[in-house]
Amino acid sequence: MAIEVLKCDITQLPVDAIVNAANSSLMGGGGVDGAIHRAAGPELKEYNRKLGGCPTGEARISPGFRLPAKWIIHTVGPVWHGGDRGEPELLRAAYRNSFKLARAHGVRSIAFPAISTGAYGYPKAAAARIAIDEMRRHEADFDRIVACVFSDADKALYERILAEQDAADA
Ligand code: AR6
Repeated sequence: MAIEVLKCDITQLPVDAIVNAANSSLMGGGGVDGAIHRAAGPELKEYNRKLGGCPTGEARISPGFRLPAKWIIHTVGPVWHGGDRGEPELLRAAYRNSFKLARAHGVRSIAFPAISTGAYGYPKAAAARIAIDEMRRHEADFDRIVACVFSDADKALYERILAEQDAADA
């Protein structure tokens, strides 16, 4: 299986689970989180209220409600403070805990946005390396892993890093 890089709105993807780059409240926000809450409908906020929040690096799951996706995995990436406050480990944990929850719910296809690289300010290339590395580590457990990007620049970045890793592995 190959990791797919798709430039699209993650809310439209017909996969078993999409991952949301949420904040610790799980009550919605801007960016991809706002788009997911709008597309899933108000039932999502009602449901998430009962989840009681999510610490940075962890993940929680909800139904997809009005989305094509069956599940939404809400994870909280780190806010970038310069890199010496555990940001790389926390970003890695966000991906890893999302994969773990996906497996526990029988998810075979999953799509991730570029967690932490918008409002939370994580440098894009460093974040993409961690994202792709974690996707590679979980490739064998899924039928489909989508890296859902939102700009041509991010698409080119992900494709470059995938190609670099392929070259390093060869
Ligand atoms: N589909 C796919 N990717 C998207 C979409 C979309 N519909 N919309 C935005 N992106 P961000 P963060 C990309 O800021 O940095 C929220 O307010 C976007 O271009 O959504 O983890 C939360 O509530 C960027 O590449 O998430 C938190 O408070 C990526 O998604 C905070 O922002 C992540 O950008 C989380 O910040």
